Amino acid sequence: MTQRGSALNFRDFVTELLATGDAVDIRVPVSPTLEVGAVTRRVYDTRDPAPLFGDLTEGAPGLRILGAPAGLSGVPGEPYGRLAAHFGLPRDTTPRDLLEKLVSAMKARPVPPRIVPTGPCKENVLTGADVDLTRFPVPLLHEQDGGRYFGTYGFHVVRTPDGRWTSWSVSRTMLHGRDTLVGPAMPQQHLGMIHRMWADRGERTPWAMVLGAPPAALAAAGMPLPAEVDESGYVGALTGSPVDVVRTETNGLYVPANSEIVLEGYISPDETAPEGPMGEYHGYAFAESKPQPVFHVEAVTHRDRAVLPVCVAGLPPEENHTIWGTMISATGLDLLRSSGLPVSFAWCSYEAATCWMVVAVDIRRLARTRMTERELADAVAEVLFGSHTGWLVPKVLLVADDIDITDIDQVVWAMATRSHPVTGHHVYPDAPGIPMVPYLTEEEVRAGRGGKCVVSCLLPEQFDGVTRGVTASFDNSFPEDVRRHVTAHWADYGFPAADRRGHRP
Ligand SMILES: Cc1cc2nc3c(=O)[nH]c(=O)nc-3n(C[C@H](O)[C@H](O)[C@H](O)COP(=O)(O)O)c2cc1C
Ligand SMILES: [Mn+2]
Repeated sequence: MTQRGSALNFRDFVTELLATGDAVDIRVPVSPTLEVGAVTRRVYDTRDPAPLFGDLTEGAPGLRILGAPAGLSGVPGEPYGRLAAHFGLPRDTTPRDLLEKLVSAMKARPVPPRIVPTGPCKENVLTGADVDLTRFPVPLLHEQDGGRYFGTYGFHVVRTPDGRWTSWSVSRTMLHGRDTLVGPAMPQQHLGMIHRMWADRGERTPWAMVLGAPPAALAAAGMPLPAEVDESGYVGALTGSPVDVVRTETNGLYVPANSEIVLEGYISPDETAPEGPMGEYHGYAFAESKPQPVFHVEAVTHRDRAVLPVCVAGLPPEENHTIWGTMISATGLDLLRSSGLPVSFAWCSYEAATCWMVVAVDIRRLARTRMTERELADAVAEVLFGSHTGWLVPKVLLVADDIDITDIDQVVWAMATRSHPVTGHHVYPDAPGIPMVPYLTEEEVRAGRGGKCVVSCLLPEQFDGVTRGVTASFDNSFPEDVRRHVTAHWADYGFPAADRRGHRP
């Protein structure tokens, strides 16, 4: 029996979004050449419902695209609703509750996937000469892109040669030929690590790519869990039930049975082709393409009327910020808390394009440690920058936990008023980091190090556990009875009832 619900079944996820008014069923013909990308990009900005393109002007009839699968939602009170639906959580879930749920599943015993004989992804099976990726409405997402992108919201499945570790990971793939894709497999990422193991033996890497995967599995595949951890077991722990998987047609890997589209084949041990450029998570598109590994597709299986999910990367908020950023926040929070440092929360502000993580410090616990600012910054840098998670994040902001770090307005205010321009910036030129960060010098990119810092937004007295100034605000500057009176009489004063700041998550 097919697993149901928005966390483990992409089709149910789409149906649920449509039912809650957080997706629109677009019936007019739309072109996958730039129009899908333009509509989706605008939806991120306007917080309109996710576009489900049902009539595409290219590709075989019946195939569909869902744009902005984890864009922020404009449904009142539910800005994170589309994200929460990935985990089967209520649409009004807050970032705090979501992160606590993600962290507790990291502590739980993994629940391995369950092998089932067949599933929806096998409704159509194409092998040999029938494999033709151009049958799909593969979109050209931005004018500057070097090609059409098939995989912007799908994950790779690879297994180590000894069979002990299966990795699910999100990484983009560009259409290269009728049955080939090309895309990055960075050596620090698990896809690249496992690909190297096979290539070192002179063998092809058995590979599959899953699109329209169970949303919780996609999110876990975009999460920097440590090496040798199977993302599938984490999804089982997170959702409370094992993920149903089926054997591929050709290469002995297992893929979620509830997937819209599965591509299977191998990664060539040495063949590369130019890939990119593409608009990227930091918000820029650069002009160059780069040689990247070639993925050969030997079989395609898909659901009837398959839906290809699409992320149109660029300025926040898109899925690199809402999904990747949130999953990085969860692993970062767990690392910092587990290290014993006085950390109460961690959050990659979506607005910062996954280039910074804000860390909330419990100043009373901080005072008990007797740490100096330098010692705290060094300790945070050591815990984070040496980790798989911290490799991804170049900047860390330390903020006292009177600040709600999920509110960017409060973070900006803290940074401006509390960070000392001379002594507050602690730099780590030797720390390894993702080379895609736009401000890195060519030398830093080559070395794979540098451009990393911890910025302290902690006031001097906060190291003694106190804050001298009282925040002058509605919440802090008036007695409770006055606040209650003013709130209760709001409409009587002639103000509209709705909270005008309600538009901002
Ligand atoms: C929408 C989206 C797109 C992503 N694109 C890429 C990409 O193209 N290359 C990459 O290395 N990581 C990309 N990531 C981030 C990785 O999925 C993430 O770092 C993950 O931890 C990698 O898996 P691993 O930890 O098993 O290596 C993307 C994440 C998301 C959510
Ligand atoms: Mn992994």
